[in-house]
Amino acid sequence: MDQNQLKELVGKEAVKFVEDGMILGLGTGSTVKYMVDALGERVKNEHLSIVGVATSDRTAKQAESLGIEIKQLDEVDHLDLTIDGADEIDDHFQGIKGGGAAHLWEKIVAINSTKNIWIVDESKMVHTLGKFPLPLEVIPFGSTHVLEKLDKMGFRPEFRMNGDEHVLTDSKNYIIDLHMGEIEDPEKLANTLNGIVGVVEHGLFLNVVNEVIVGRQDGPEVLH
Ligand code: ABF
Repeated sequence: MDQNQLKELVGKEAVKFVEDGMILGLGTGSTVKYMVDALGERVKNEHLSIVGVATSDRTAKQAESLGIEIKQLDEVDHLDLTIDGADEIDDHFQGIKGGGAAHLWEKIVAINSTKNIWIVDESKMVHTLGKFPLPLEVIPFGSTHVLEKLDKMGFRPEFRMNGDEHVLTDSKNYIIDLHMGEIEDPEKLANTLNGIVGVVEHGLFLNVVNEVIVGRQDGPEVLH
């Protein structure tokens, strides 16, 4: 199976964890896209009563087009389960997310969820985080000065651009990616980044996920 087939495999597997009546956090990314398609099929065929809280405008649009009821996070009092993708997951179930420029809403939804499941193809599993550039969501005002500070700290920052334009998040903020190579102490780095004025949120997801469904050539592997 190629990477897209592995993504589809885990997207479909994750939907088996959905129960009628659940309030679900719906992640963002190409793997989650397969999950939302499969969820839409179940909702339609089994007449499931599901409410979805989306982590991006694009996920909301996809879900609604499939007949999944979407509510805002502030309209629900809890989330039973959130299913999302990830860019890297290490041996300790720590993750990097944000390749899809949605990690702020993803993290807010994740920390308000009773359970979090990540769905990934096997290429996302690593021993040490950092090969994937670490995304930061930053406020546009003063962001060049934030970039300079990060550069002086040795984090090799780059604005995420689309041609000459800044990539904008759904909150209309910028993304700066840190090319760390390897992150020896994710907790220490997270604390450092949390202290930089102008950084809204980083893409280190630490002690968040409960289960990971990994797409392997011999089938989906559920890791607890
Ligand atoms: C999302 O899942 C993002 O945080 C992350 O970038 C993405 C993984 O992307 P994909 O599933 O397209 O590989 O949660």
